[in-house]
Amino acid sequence: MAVLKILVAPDPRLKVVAEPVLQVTDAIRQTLNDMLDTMYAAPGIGLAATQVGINKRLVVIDVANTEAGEAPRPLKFINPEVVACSNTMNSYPEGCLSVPGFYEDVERPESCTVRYLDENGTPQQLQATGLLATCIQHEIDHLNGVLFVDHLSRMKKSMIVKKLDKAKKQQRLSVSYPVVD
Ligand code: QAP
Ligand code: CO
Repeated sequence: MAVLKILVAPDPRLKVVAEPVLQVTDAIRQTLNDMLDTMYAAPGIGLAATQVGINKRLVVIDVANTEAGEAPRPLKFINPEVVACSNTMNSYPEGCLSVPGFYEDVERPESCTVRYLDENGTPQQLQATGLLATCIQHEIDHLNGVLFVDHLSRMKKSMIVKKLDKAKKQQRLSVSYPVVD
């Protein structure tokens, strides 16, 4: 069990294209479990290795609505790839653990087919639709150094990134001067 530190935009490490996993080892399985711990602790519904500063093509997702009594459904993806998608598009208000506090509509294919390796290194294929399809496309974007704000207008994107940058700088100032009274 390990909760990792999540990178917040703007951060150059969020723009790096992640490397494919060549061999599914115990270390990879451990990283996937740590990513799930990190995602559940946040809490979030999806997390890519890029967001925790790991330059590998790994994604975890759980879109189960546990507040509505659904059992958790953790999904682990190694080297995920969209191999087909619908022409029909869907708009969903996306958020991101690396863009905390901001939600904006993003349009993406409503359904997609994803090929990936499971944690045993076995090739798998998944047909996803609705929130799961949106989430997996969002997470694969991270592995390619793309954030949901990159899908917005330049004005909306720059406003969000500037606010996050300002908040980071203010946070750095406040940690240098702890309040003692
Ligand atoms: C990606 O995002 C996603 O701003 C996963 O303050 C989101 O888990 C795909 C979160 C929506 C499809 C639809 C965001 C938590 C979590 C925040 C997340 C925040 C706290 C985001
Ligand atoms: Co994200």
